[in-house]
Parts: sequence; C-alpha cells; structure tokens
Amino acid sequence: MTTVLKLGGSLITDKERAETLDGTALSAAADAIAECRDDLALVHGAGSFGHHYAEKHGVSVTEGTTDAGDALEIHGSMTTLNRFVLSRLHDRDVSALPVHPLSAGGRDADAALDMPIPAVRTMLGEGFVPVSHGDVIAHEDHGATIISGDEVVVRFAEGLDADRIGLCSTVDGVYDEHGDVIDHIEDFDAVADALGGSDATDVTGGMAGKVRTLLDLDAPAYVFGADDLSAFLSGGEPGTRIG
Ligand code: IP8
Repeated sequence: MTTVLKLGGSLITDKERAETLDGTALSAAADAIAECRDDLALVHGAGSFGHHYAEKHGVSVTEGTTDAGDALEIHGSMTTLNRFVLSRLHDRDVSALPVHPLSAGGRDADAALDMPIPAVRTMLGEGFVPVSHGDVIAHEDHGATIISGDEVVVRFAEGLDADRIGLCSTVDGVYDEHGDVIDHIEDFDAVADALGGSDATDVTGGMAGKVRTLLDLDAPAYVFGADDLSAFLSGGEPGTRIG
C-alpha cells in the first residue's frame, strides 16, 4: 500500500506569524506518522514560511522572479521548514529524507511540470520516507515560480501509483455552504459555489484549487483534520473523500 500524505502548511505553522512553527501540531502529526506501516511519501505546505517570502517578492504560480536571491529566500524558508519536519520524524525513528522540487524538476513555457521521480521511488523501495514540500521551481520564460505542495502530491501520486492520498490540514474536510463537511466529491461543478478562498496569505489558491487538482487523480484523496490523521493512516476514510 503506497500512501501520499500532505501536511498542510496551516497545520504545522502559525499562518499569521512569519516563519513560526506550530511545534505541538507537528509533533502530534509525527507521532501518528511513526505508527504508519504503509509505504509513505510525505509532502508539506509552506504556511507562514514560504508564503511569507513569496508574497514579499511578488512570486506566485504564474508570476516568476529572475532574481536568484529572491528565489533562494523563498526556497531557503521552505528548506528550513523541511528540516524541522525531518527532525521531528527522526526523533521518532522515521527514516525520512528530503526531496526538494527546486533541484528535482522544472516547468516548460506552458507551465507543464517535468519532475521525474525515480529517486523518490528508489527511496521508498529502500524503506525511506521521502519528505517533499512546496517550493520555487525553474520555469521557462518566467525565471522561477511557485510549485505548491498539492502539485507535488499529484506528481507523487501519479508517479508512485499511489493507492490513497491524504490532505491533513486545519479543517475537518471540505465544507458545504452550511458549514457541514461534504462526505464525497465526485464533480467540481457540484460544489464550486460552496468553496471559498483562503483567508490568510496563500499564493497557491485555497480549497477550490486543491479540490480541482485532487479530482484529476486515479486514487481517492481524503481531506481531513489533524485529529483524524491516525485514522487515515490506519486505513480509515475520514473527512471528505475526493474522487
Ligand atoms: O503551501 C506553497 O506550497 P503550499 C509553496 O502547498 C511556497 O501551497 C513556496 C509558497
């Protein structure tokens, strides 16, 4: 069983304060991950790390920078967060290794992502837990743009033939217009009106974009809150099933 799990940036950081970790939430997630017996590929978002610098430098998924210093500041913020995640996992004897998208791929002029993942597959085969993240990435004719953790999740899910995908964040699922968690989403148009944007600084699009992206996958994806992470990792179907 191959599982791709994203820890949302809003979960593991304090999204309102620049470069501030939510250590309690990260430790709790690491505890749950340490109990997982699946082949697990992890991705984490940016939260108050990468998004803060992306906004500062005007860089987004479509707006690039040709300033290497700006790109490095965004990337460096993400690798700092990645180190925190790796460290909490190593504290629990999880064999976690980093995968940095900036060094692993690029986009063509039409924004199509080319990110080969044989190295990630080999890591999994050798019993490691790859831990990737949203990042900056070289983008033909744009300099460097943002790649969201969700896009990495999609690439991992396709390239690793994942059986299931989990998006663990600060929400219990995808909410409808009445504030209730939607059990199952099979069609974007059916829920488009109910999906709003993200309140705090988030250059990669909020929940609507996430749902759209996840619907493209073959494997089912689940959006759920931190309290349901153990349940998801032991085969449960918490929150909202997408696809
Ligand atoms: O938090 C964004 O990743 P996300 C990555 O998964 C950066 O959308 C560097 C802002």
